[in-house]
Amino acid sequence: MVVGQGYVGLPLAMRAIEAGFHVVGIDVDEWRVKRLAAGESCVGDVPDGVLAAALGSGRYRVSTDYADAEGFDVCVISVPTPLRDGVPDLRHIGSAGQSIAPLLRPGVTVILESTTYPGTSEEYLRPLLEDGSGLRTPEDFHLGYSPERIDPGNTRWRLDNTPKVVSGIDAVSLEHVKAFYSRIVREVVPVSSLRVAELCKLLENTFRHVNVALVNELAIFARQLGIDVWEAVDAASTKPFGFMRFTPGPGVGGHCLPIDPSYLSWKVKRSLGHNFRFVELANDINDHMPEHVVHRLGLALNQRYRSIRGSRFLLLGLSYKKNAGDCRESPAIEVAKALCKLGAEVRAADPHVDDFLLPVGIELVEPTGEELARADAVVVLTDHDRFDYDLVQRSSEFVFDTRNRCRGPNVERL
Ligand code: SAJ
Repeated sequence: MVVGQGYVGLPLAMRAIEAGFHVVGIDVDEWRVKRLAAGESCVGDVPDGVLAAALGSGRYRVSTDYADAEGFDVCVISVPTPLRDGVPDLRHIGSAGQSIAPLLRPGVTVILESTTYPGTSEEYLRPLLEDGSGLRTPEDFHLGYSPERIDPGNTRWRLDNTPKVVSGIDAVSLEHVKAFYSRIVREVVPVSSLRVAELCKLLENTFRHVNVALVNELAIFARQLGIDVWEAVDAASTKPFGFMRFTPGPGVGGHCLPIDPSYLSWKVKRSLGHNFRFVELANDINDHMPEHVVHRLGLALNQRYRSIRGSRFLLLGLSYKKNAGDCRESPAIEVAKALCKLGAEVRAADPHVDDFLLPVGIELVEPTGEELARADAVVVLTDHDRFDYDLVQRSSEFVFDTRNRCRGPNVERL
């Protein structure tokens, strides 16, 4: 059983079927279940053909009813773990745990994959499973944690070839978790406890978030010093050891980086009473980048005897990262909203985003030469490879580029 058939659970279900397992995919979203049962994938990394093959094999079912998974041997929970008012929201894990508990049998294995703070598996999920079943772990059933490392759209690093960190509440549970994933991925990385595995995931993404904040703040200061930060990043990236390339941008979006570090800082605050200063500083810097972009646009337009109010903007890219259509927590959307609020006319082009996602007041257009020439300012926010950056530079009166894709006398960069 795989609980949650989203960008993590569906690829996992498909890999498990390829490995010979029978899988019941459980999801609370009836619309998603209907589409999946009809062979329509709702995850970019899972083509309809793979889903059709899974359905055709007779070894994949998708349902909203946990009872359809009765008799499972292994259950993986891959449900969202958002923040609610800055605080971890474990309700989806809680709901899954309460629904799974009555189906537990001696000898089964339950594995949590959702990103969460250290201690969740033992202190939150374990009691739910035990109280709802009358069974105990590790005595009766096995409990594990294995962080997901799915990077949507990444064709180089997929589920099957990305090393998988695995853990168990005890050595026997660990062996069962290892045995399961060893049939699904090329390399499993056992660690000594559930908490180490939970912390490992938060470290991966907090590291990334903090370093993005570093280059974002560096970009602000380098410009004031008259130094090209992009060239400095490129030069530093030639160091073959001890340096990892990060680039400035309009902020940090997605369902990982803006969220995961706050799970860590919340745990440190709640358990130790300390502020996790790196996380709080990184959040502050990255959260302010959209505002900084709008500030720079105001200055640039003032130099052209214009103001934001009444000016026509064409934003290139609305999703949170290039070549992806996901707009969750997208800084580009924050920039668009701020410009609308200041009285600008905002149009946007994004080949990966459908217009139903857009906030009110933003018109989705094609980035034609005419649209580019019409704008008082063209703003590169998400640098999809499908944009024609030469056309952008040639056709636009003024380009503000937050992703270092354009060159020319009419181009200003972050
Ligand atoms: N960003 C920058 N500069 C950078 C890197 C990222 O501004 O140098 C921004 C992006 O534009 C985006 C946000 O940060 O708005 C997040 O970008 P991301 O590349 O980290 O993309 P995510 O959120 O999809 O991160 C995922 C994570 N994968 C998982 O959690 C399983 C992360 O651990 C991966 O490192 C990352 O993909 C990846 O490597 O692509």
